[in-house]
Amino acid sequence: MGNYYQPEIECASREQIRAWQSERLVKQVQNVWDNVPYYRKKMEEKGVTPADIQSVDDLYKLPFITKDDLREAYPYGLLARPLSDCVRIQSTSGTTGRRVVAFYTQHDLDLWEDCCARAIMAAGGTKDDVCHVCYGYGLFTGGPGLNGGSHKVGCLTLPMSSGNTERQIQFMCDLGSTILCCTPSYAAYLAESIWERGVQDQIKLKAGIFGAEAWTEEMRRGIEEKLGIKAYDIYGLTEISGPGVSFECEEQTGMHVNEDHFIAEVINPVTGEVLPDGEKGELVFTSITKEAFPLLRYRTRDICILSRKKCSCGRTHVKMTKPLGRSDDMLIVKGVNVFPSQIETVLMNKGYPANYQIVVDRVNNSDTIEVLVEMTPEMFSDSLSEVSAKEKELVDALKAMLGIYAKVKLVTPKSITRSEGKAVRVIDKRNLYQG
Ligand code: DLL
Repeated sequence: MGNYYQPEIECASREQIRAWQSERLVKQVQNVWDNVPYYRKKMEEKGVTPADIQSVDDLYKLPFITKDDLREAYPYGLLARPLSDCVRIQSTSGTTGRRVVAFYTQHDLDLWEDCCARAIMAAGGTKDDVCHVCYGYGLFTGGPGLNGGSHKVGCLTLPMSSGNTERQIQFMCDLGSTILCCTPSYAAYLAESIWERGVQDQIKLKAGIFGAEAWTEEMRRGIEEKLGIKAYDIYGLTEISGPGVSFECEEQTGMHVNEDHFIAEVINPVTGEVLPDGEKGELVFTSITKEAFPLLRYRTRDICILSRKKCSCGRTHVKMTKPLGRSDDMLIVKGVNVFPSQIETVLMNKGYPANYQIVVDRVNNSDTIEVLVEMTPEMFSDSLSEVSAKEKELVDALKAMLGIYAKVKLVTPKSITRSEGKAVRVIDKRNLYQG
């Protein structure tokens, strides 16, 4: 247990951070060159040797690593340590294609949990808190990561895992949970269920640490109001360690990347060119302190903007916006780029709950998009003509946001299946027709 707010690291000068990064990067490059033949081959193909990497300024010279590389090298091809030095495997939550597995030495688990502990402290956590973790436990990194971080801070940790909403609420009331860790969609569902049961006055939560999926500011405000908490975003991915790669501070204007462990870059996803701070592009991470599974210039597919503007919390580590979409699950409908988050913003602005599903299809060689939206319980008693007027209103608002027509269907409350982990927002039936 300890104080994982580390101002000497988290508030270090930019020069100091760059010095740490350069020193660690040089070592890491030599390490993968010596120990990972897959990497050495990739570097040789690009005509780069460890001698070419003298500081972070040389990072751009290294080849990118993508999910395809991870699949090709599956399962052991990117290991930089003997398997006997590894103590844990975790895996991505992806449901399609070959899963990605990541390996950890004890040192890697420690640094990952330290990062999660920093996130909990940034959300106001102390050893006096009761930290209720209902991210899934198991191969998914959400549960184990926040659980480890919570232990390090010294919170009383409730390893609830996902599911069984009744029991979640019961324990929350009985044991006085003060920090809630789960996906934002599950937090919204829990909030809804707490109000339905009329037990909101028995809830002692003060903060929530929500991530693993996209969520909007509107959704944040809804959860904060219903639960009477401050809701903090947390970001991460299995390949780079798990939750805690970056996290929000009290300013709630983006997530500080733990730059002593991970170097963040934003690139043009088409050309691979590195973009300056403030420009939107694909987020790329290099892990400079990991032992077992150190990825260099890993393309996350998450679209973000980096900012080094001064933060009122005093932390100097670069901030990333929440992912504004993904370069690969961005939908292209009738040639137009559509991000589910744009649709969510429209729905939330019009007062709908964040329970919706986007169905994309192809009819007569033309793309169609339909948004199923749950009515609020109050709307349920509306007449048919009132419902169609509301649907029309949403169609217009979506047209203004997306620039294309999207059919809207209001469905009965609770008819869209709730997720206990990451929400399934998009059903793209066009994939079924591809050979
Ligand atoms: O989702 C790790 C995690 C667990 C993060 C718990 C936060 C909290 P993966 O299953 O490997 O790992 O999925 C990683 O999820 O590339 C993003 O596209 C998305 N993602 C993660 N955090 C956020 C977030 C975990 N705060 C992928 N906002 C990433 C939006 C997020 N998307």
